[in-house]
Amino acid sequence: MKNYKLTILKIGGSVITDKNKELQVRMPTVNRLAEEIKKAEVSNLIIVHGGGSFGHPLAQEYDLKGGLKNQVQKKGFSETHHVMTVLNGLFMDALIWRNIPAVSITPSSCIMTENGRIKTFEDKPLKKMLEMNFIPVLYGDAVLDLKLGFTILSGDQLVSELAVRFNAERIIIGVDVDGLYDYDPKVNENAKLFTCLTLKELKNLRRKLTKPKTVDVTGGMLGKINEIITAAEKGIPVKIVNATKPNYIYKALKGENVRGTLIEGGKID
Ligand code: IP8
Repeated sequence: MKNYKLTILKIGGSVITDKNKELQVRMPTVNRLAEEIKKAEVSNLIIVHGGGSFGHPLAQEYDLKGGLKNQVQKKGFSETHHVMTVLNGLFMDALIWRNIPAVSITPSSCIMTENGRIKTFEDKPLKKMLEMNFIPVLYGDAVLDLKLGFTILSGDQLVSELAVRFNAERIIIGVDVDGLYDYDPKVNENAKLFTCLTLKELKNLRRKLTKPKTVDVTGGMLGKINEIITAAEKGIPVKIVNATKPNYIYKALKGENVRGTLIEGGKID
């Protein structure tokens, strides 16, 4: 098996939680994914997971993304961060009890944003963990913002940042559909899956997509594409696969052929 330099694996919140029911984790899926990660035996791996029905409903209720406007929101900040640590704990349980050397890193204690974009990142512990062959696990979080007071940092922005900062060889993103489509496959049954996209095609696709139907303060698939572009422009390929389907994440991690969308990294000419 090929030894990848560094892989960033994102597991979407819509995969590990039921987005229609607040604070509802899909534990059988979390356990299956942990099995697949274990079985794939990928060294040099960073995992990031999303917020799903843990982080997003509270972030929306307290209107956290746009920053601090009233004192009541501080309660929302604490609550949102807290439920994310709860979801992360459940994910960590599944990894650690399978003897995966995973260590949780809390984004809000090492990252600050400025107007919603990552500005400071105390990354030395993370680097050291990678050197020691630990698997750092991060997540979308409520974080402090130098201009806004606080905001919501999406797992997708984190993925791009980590991939570029640590010079990743590839990004794998697990979502609850088979990849990127020309239309939302949950609404339009004739939507066509793109199996391979250049950066230019990805940028064009962005114009067609609409905002998500479920509660998602960080923009759903559209938000994902915007973040992916940053990493793809640096030449890092991105594979999007359906993580709700057994063995898709396993195959993607192994570098095997699996249904999904491959976004080729590279500069636009
Ligand atoms: O689900 C957002 O992360 P995402 C996390 O990756 C929160 O967009 C706290 C809503």
